[in-house]
Amino acid sequence: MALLLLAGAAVQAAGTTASAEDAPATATTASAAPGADAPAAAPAPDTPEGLFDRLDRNGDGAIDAEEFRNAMARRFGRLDADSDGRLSGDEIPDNARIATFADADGHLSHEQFQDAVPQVFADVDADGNGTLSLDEMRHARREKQP
Ligand SMILES: [Ca+2]
Ligand SMILES: [Ca+2]
Repeated sequence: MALLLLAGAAVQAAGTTASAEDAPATATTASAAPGADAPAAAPAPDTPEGLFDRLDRNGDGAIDAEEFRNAMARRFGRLDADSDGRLSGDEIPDNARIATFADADGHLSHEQFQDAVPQVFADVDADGNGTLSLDEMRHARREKQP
């Protein structure tokens, strides 16, 4: 009986050891994560189709004003590399529609950005039906080509 208890204790000890070994393994997995946020490695294709899929959150085949606004808000956060609440010239992609809303210094404040979003939306919404279709996104992208 004493042997059985000892065996049980040994199993418990082994179990404890095993779970202690799990911790470093978890930490290793977590430490691998930073590599995933490398911008160059982002799989999202910079195409009208890829952009459309990302923006159409509810998958109804159209981008409504709210989906657009939310996407642009996320975009502002991504573009604002130094997080000073405004986009400087080198943070605004040359081909971005919002670039035309930057002030003379090439800066775009968060307020200017928010003001620009509905105008960009209306600009892309060629048929004025209040949502953006894939065709409208494609057309908007073509217009920006030199
Ligand atoms: Ca949608
Ligand atoms: Ca439309």
